[in-house]
Amino acid sequence: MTQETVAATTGAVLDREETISRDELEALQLSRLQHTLAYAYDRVPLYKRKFDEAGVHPTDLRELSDLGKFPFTTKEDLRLEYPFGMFAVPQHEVARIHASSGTTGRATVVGYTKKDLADWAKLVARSLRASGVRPGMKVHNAYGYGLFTGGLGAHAGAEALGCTVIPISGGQTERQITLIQDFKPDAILSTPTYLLTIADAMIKQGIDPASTSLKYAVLGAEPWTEEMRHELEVTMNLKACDIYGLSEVMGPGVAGECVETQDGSHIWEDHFRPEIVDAFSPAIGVDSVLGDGEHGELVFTSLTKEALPIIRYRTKDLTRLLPGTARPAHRRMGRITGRSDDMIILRGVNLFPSQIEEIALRIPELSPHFQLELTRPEGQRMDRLTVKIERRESVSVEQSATAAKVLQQQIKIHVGSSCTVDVVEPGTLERSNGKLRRIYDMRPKA
Ligand code: DLL
Repeated sequence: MTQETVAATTGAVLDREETISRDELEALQLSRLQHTLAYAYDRVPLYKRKFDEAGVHPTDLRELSDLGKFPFTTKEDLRLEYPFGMFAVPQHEVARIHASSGTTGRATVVGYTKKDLADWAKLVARSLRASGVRPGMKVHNAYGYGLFTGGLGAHAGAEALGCTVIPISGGQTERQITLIQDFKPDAILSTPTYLLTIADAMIKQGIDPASTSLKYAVLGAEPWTEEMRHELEVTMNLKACDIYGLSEVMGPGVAGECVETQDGSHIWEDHFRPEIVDAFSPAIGVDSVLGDGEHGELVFTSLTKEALPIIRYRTKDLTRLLPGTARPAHRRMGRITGRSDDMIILRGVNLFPSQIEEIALRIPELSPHFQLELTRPEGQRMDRLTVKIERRESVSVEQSATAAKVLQQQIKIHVGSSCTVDVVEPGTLERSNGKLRRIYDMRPKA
């Protein structure tokens, strides 16, 4: 497909790299990968040590599949090198630092050179444009600003695209609604659950969420389902697309979804080489890499990053690679079913919150507001799952009790787990301010 034909279908002028052939893209990946491996080996002691221990050298990468011989990098590696041990450039060349919240240990720190920031902005701009946002549009950015990559990452991308950015950040929902009413933005950037919070709060104020100026939503930072897309698109009368990313690899904009197909995010493969590996195997070796279409854990190698080159980073995100569609050379990722560390194992059955979301949202009496509670009653060895879910405002308590039974049966049929469903009053469960916590693990700690 030429640049002109793609531009004709979407009315947008694309980056040259979005329209190149797969062969050209793979040639670019190979040369960038060879450079990145040598660069990381020479500049980051952790990579030199790991490569040496695994008996591999950057010159061993002659073709793309040779990447499978190189060792993985994990979040634990980044934690051990806290704060700046993974940086490949001297501190004065680092233009910005971001970090994860570090709720479960030390924060993970990432850095960017000026060029890294420019590349990041370009890729977020590319993702937003793919999702329908155009230069000149007003963009309401409700991703959190600060050490989290969402706010500033999305902000720079929207500016680079030529939009008017409204940097509201997350939270203060009443104020968000006032600004949406007054500034009349064309697009909103937020997590899917926070957009739900905004829509809900509008309804409470007597505002029809479908009546706002918003035409596009670019949503990410947490797993969400096709059912949630439908819910948000209908309630808010807009087109909702996915944006994916993670701080260790860059931030938002590693992959973005095209509005004309809405069939999963295209990974921007001119900057990142994805692989899928067995999520529960620590093995390295070309054999442990799974083929396109197979489900496993997503692994990324950066191809252009200067401050923090990342080699075979284990994201813990579970998905699969699919062929490119609207951007034929760039593979897509399937929806993320969950993170391997967010998987609930309930009496031998694996379960993810997104499976419950998918099932619950198909039951019209039930709302998308739910949480999962894991308990282990005194003296028992069996864990118990309780799905707490709000009924829809328009539905009676009796109707919702029937719906609860349906949900329980559907979970048993489709997931294989027995659970208790507890339908609660509308507005009683905690609302999202950004990334929503779905799982409440109340089991006694071992
Ligand atoms: O959440 C970056 C981001 C910000 C992406 C804004 C999109 C929009 P982290 O805080 O490092 O970075 O969290 C990364 O969030 O490994 C996934 O588990 C999850 N995640 C991010 N985007 C998606 C998505 C940002 N579109 C972690 N679908 C990742 C599902 C997502 N999960």
